[in-house]
Amino acid sequence: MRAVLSIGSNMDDRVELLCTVFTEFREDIVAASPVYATPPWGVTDQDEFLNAVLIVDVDESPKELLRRGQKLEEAAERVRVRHWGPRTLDVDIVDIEGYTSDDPELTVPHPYAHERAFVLIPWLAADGGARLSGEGVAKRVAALDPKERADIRRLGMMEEL
Ligand code: PH2
Ligand code: MG
Ligand code: MG
Repeated sequence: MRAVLSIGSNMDDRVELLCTVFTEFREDIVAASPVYATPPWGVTDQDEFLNAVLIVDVDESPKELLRRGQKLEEAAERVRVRHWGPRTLDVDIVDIEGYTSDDPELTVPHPYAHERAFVLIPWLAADGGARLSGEGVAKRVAALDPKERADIRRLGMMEEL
């Protein structure tokens, strides 16, 4: 099963926390985006995030993959204080090839992916041919507000940081 993961952090050592995800999935990564500094989306009175997208090929089921991400969040001592608020580590399943689900625990594709520049821009960088619900991600990126696009800064590949 091929899945697209969006990872993010805006607390503590953000690079180190994102690195735990790269390490966990090192055998499974098909493509990885650079790491980007991104303004907080949704709840804007919080610190800047670092975000990246990983494309992985895994043997487990969608729910098992979800648990694997949640374990990393737990290891990062993630505390849920506020919806869309600050977090040490967030591992979200954005999309799974050939699979959709409206299960509230795991909705696929991710319900906000199509409007989040911090997901779309890294995803396109990892996979120039990426598609979300049948539409090219490149097209969605092109349709973003230019200001929103400009506010997303490429920092470099994970191994360079
Ligand atoms: N995650 C959120 C809410 N807002 N903003 C940015 N820039 N990056 C995120 O990863 C992010 C966010 C909820 O998961
Ligand atoms: Mg999230
Ligand atoms: Mg999440």
